[in-house]
Amino acid sequence: MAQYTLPQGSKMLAKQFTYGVATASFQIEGGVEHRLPCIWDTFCATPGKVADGSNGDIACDHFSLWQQDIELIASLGVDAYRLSLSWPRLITRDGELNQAGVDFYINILDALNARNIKPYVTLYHWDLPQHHEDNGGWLNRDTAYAFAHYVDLVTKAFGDRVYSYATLNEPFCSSYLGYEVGIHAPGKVGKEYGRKAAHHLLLAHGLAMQVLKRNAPHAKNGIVLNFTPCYSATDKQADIDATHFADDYFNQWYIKPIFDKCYPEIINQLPQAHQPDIHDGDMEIIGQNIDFLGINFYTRAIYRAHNEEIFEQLPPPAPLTDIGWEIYPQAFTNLLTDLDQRYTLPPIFITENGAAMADVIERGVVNDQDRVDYYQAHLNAVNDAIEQGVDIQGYFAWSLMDNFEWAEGYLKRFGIVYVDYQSQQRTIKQSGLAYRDLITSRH
Ligand code: IFM
Repeated sequence: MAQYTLPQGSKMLAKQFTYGVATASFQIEGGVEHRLPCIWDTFCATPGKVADGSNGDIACDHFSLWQQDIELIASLGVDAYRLSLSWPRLITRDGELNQAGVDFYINILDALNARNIKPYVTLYHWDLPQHHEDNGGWLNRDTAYAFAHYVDLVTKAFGDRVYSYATLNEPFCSSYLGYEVGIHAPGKVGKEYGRKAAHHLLLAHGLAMQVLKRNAPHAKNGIVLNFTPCYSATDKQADIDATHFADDYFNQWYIKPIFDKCYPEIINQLPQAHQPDIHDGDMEIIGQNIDFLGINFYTRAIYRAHNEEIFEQLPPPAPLTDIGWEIYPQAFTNLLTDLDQRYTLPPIFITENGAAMADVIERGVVNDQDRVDYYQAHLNAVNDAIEQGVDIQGYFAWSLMDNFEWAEGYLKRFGIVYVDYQSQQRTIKQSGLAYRDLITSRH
């Protein structure tokens, strides 16, 4: 029987440490006919964009099965459930509330609260309503204001049901993957787009924080950022410099505006046409106080200098997960201590961590020892950071269950619960049982 161990006396073994599981609307809900189209519907419908040609029309059919899914979550003994709201389910084409969508989430929030499971709600996890994309999406400053309007309506409708709001999940992915390299929706490609989209996303975060402070002053409000720490391939100065540039471009770009109210210095090295349109007052809006910082970590990346492109990422060395990401837990500890030194941070929550593995289900059992090992190593890495003084108050496994893994479709499984997409049957994997045992063993 797999189990996770942490050193005796670890803060992660205390009841005050929050454990949860995480999902996102487009990845699990389905129920496509009950909402507006979003950019991921369009992207999925474009041949060649998603590895298995699939889409989010049904996904895990959480839209129909949410009650049993909440029982499943409760059975894991978690303190918290991190879900995201589907903007296109909550808002009509005219920018008004869609009451059916509101009711869907209110039922979920009430069911969670009734079971003492704290709802950690992400307001935007990539499913931008298509009509906003038709007006330029995150390249259009107006989208930031449309987001704040949506946040205003839903937070008023939800009252005090939500324990914590995160404005955005991983603006790096929305901007860089979606608008610079085009491997995520809406699939735009161009170096002139990524930084502009990022700025409007960060502005949306800041505007939404103003709304949250007004409408949900008792909730813990913040943002979720992902980090892929950058390591130099050699100790040659050119490689080290290139790696710093990559780190500023991929990681610090999204956190520095929030805590230092400015972009990294490399902004001055970018051609004018690649720079964001920053209006007076934007950085003040972006850099408001937040109650918590959500950090998502999966892997690291290795770089060396490149003549034309400044930096070049090298193929990751083994061991790899099923999605091809290196397993390197030391980078997790280093990331957390490094961010803690660089910035004056509020409490940190690890809002995502986990692994895609090539699971097999045999006689109703998924013996995912590889994922158990990944979690064990990464829980230790978080514990090491805590021991070094970093204020980390919670940890969410990504993901509650296997789901639609974006450009990989249903081919990559991140769940601690296995989903049979034909029957929609859920089976807790060994990694999930071990997680439950860790959580319920606390005192
Ligand atoms: O599935 C995603 C999630 O939506 C955002 N963070 C990374 C996960 C794994 O790729």
